[in-house]
Amino acid sequence: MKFGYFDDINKEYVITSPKTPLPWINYLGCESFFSLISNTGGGYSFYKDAKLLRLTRYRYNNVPCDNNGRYFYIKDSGTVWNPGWQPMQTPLDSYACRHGLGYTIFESSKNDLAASVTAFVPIGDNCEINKVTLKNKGSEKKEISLFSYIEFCLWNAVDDSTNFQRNLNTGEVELEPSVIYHKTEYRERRNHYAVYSVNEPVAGFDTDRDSFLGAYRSPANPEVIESGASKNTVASGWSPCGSFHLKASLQPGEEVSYVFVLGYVENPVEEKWESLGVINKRPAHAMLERYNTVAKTDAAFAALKDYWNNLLSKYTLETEDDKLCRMVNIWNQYQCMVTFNMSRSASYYESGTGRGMGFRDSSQDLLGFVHLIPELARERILDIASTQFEDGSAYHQYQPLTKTGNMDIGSGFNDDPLWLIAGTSAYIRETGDYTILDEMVPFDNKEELSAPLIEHLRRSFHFFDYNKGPHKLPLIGRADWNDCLNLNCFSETPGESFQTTGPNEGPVAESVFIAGMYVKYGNEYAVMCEKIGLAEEASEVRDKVADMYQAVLSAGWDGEWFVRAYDANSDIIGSHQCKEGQIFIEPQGMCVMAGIGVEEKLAEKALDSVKEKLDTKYGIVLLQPAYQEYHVNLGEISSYPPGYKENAGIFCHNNPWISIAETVIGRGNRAFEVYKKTCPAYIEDISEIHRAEPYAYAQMIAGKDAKNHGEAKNSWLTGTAAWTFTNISQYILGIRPDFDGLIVDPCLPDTIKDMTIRRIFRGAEYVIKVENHGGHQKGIRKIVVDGKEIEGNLIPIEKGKKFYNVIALM
Ligand code: BGC
Ligand code: IFM
Repeated sequence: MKFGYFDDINKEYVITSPKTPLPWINYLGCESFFSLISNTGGGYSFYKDAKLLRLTRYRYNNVPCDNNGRYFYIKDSGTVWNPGWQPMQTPLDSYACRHGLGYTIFESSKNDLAASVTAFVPIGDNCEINKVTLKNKGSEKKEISLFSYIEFCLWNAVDDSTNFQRNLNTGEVELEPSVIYHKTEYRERRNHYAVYSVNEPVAGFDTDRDSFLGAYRSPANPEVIESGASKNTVASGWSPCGSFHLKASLQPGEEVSYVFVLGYVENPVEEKWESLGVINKRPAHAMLERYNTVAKTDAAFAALKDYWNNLLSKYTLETEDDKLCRMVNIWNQYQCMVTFNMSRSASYYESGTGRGMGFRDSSQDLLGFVHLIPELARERILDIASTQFEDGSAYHQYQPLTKTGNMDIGSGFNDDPLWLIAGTSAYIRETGDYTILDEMVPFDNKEELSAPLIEHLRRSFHFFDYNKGPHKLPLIGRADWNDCLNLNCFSETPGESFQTTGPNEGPVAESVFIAGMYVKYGNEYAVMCEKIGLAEEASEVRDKVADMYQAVLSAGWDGEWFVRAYDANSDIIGSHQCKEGQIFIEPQGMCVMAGIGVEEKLAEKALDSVKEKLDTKYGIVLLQPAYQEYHVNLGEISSYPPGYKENAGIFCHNNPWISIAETVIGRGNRAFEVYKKTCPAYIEDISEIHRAEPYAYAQMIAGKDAKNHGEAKNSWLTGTAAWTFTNISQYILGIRPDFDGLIVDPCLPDTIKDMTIRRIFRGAEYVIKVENHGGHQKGIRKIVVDGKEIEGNLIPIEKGKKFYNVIALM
């Protein structure tokens, strides 16, 4: 069953029923100001950091779900309704929610009145704009009241939801005609405030939530809406809100538009008028003036569309399969931008108050983002590297606002160092910019400990000189990619096993997965060394990589597949010798991607085992058999019931590893089959089973051991976005940036007979036409560049050349 459809021309998903199985959301903003917006207008806004600078309040764990947002109430001769259906849930005559790239449009109607709300964050400003248009479609004159409503958050979202004894006293607002300033905290030496305005004179306003709603009421039935008149309240403590009342008389066929703006304003420090507690409104006025007419607002909206069209022109695919095209050309790249901006912080599954940026997560996000805006990827790499410690290990997370490492979580996830190499390598392969390796970057955010980035990569690699275990495999530390496989956490007391730091931590658990990473990214590091003239170091690195390769073959191979790990007692994990958890997905994907076992013909066996033991119709599960009981010595993994999350859920993030691995051994049909199973556009028709958005990847789909097999959770913020885009764009379609240029190396299903890819790469445009009329799966037999046949499949870069016309025959 579907709840909408893809509109590929407009690059939108159009939701046609507000009662989606779960809130289906979108993200507004791609620079510093962000909003989450659901298909009923729910969600919240923040500036840079969802925890520390949150503008509006959201209610988690609430019923009905998705509670609080930017709401508009339309009162038309006694009937009150919302264009997004929530919060009043008045049945609508028509409803559509168009989630587009950085914007969402609601188009609804009731009793011959049509309403549209266009919500977006303009490029270059820190605000969310809501343009509301009302049109009388009937034959009688209409007298309409429009009320808006938002509820302010008192900035720090954690404090806001816990420290009521204080916070119920601090709320302050200031007013001007049609403008509300929310200035809580300004008094205490902060220099930011929020502004909420509408571009027309108002009939009334409210800034005190409880007066607006009335006692024991909710946004579903506010007193002000019922009575039809604002109370003109000025909040003093309690919960400040923003509401405007506008009145319109509409003749048949007549329409009216209003522009509402919710903005974040930061005064230059020297300009803050702190002692008076008075805000400097100049920057707010300047911003509001930029959107005080419909024409200016429409121009800003058009500029946003241009911005996205330009970004998405960096990689476009033309081929017969619509679903594939819409994922490659629109939605997968869009999600890569969202994960780049949010890391794992703010979604409908991440509260925005917990995690900030992840060292591992943000490094991987770069893989799918770097082609879009390489300059931002460069900055991000340097930010990430500055949270690395001198020994090569790293803070696992950092706060986006301060960019300093999160001490509560600390370090000890031993895969982290190698992801820095992965991200940097992706950046250099995209741009050819080796100067990044000379950038001075602090260790541990301490300027005095600065060293060139190449030194950071060196420490990442050499971290494992001192952190190998009895099988010569990398120590796992607190966990590797799999956060929940905590093999050093053994504690006699059940329940304490979650304390993965401190005295419980043992030194001996080892990870075959990290060994695979070491081989893959060690090889990439060696190339980087070579390219900047460190040939000797490159060969030393390759020797170490070769040793690790051997260690995997001797201690990491189980006969039919790669072993997962050794625990703190050196007992094997992920082997046929185990009762449960005999085979894990991660090492199969990572080791084959690293090329381990390809020559030895083990890779094929490992991937066949994946197919035989881990595959389901909805994707590949993480392990089998699922852990039925809780095993204290394995950590968090078996705290999940069978089939969920890391305990045999379909972890979408590592499905593309298997698909890429299949391309390594040339099995295009299987690679594409794996790709399609978790790909949102291909499972749109089973939205009632999948339940999450059909235009974004979710982190997890319940595995075959779970009751609701096929049901997704944790949509949007997942490394799946970057890895699936890497998989489809670079391995299946096979247009892969390499150190010396673009490689053309498709590994296709035999059903794709023709495709054209346009790629902007290092300042030039490549139009690459691939012909596969023989229905092959891998292997380029001939490449012609601008009429000349070339040797091999790397398109040589010619300086100054702006356009390459490439024909490749499989
Ligand atoms: C959670 C895991 C999750 C991981 C993400 C852990 O604390 O319990 O389920 O996948 O964090 O980093
Ligand atoms: O690898 C992690 C990631 O860092 C956060 N989400 C879950 C993954 C697997 O545990």
